[in-house]
Amino acid sequence: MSKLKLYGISGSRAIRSLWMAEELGLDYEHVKINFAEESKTPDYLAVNPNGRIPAINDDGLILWESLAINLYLAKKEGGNLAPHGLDEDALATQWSMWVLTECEKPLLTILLRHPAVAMEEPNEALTTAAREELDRPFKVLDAFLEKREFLLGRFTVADLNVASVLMWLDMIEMDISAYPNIRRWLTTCTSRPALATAQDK
Ligand SMILES: N[C@@H](CCC(=O)N[C@@H](CS)C(=O)NCC(=O)O)C(=O)O
Repeated sequence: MSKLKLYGISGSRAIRSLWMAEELGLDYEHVKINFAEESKTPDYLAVNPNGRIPAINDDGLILWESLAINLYLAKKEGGNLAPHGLDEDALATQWSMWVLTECEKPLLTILLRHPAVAMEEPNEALTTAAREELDRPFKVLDAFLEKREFLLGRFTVADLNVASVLMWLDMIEMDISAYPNIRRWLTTCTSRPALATAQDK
């Protein structure tokens, strides 16, 4: 049995899976490749032919897609982070797909143009449209969290996956005071010590 390998630097979407690995207290090898040339070498393309980070190799099981990795690791380890039963499993999958399809693209549109990242030219029209696009999913999540502390009642992979995408909100300094339940929940999730440990990796 070989040690879990987790590929990708923390200043990337790999933070999502590093956060999960730290929450679970896993013993893993962190292979710190970046998202530029290092993720385009033949050796790494044999791990993730998409040339993107993160990816894992868990004793021969190669997986890519950050949130799929997290669902796998949580379910493999079991315990309270994992979904309990089919209903929770379905809901964890639902929220993970929801955040990727409803929220990630507009958030990325803003993030890439934010002065802190500046990977794309500023474009006010595009970023305003992206902010407006986020209103619909944010209203859904805010209403869902109105009477709940966490998505499945306790902190699970569902929260980690959604928060690991929405934590870009803090990088882009977006005012989310119109969604107070998201603000409260996101602060609770991102204050977890395991995230701070992952960010230091
Ligand atoms: N949907 C993928 C996206 C991974 C992704 O695009 N990662 C970026 C770094 S944040 C990357 O590797 N980019 C390299 C490239 O696009 O060539 C996931 O969530 O794992």
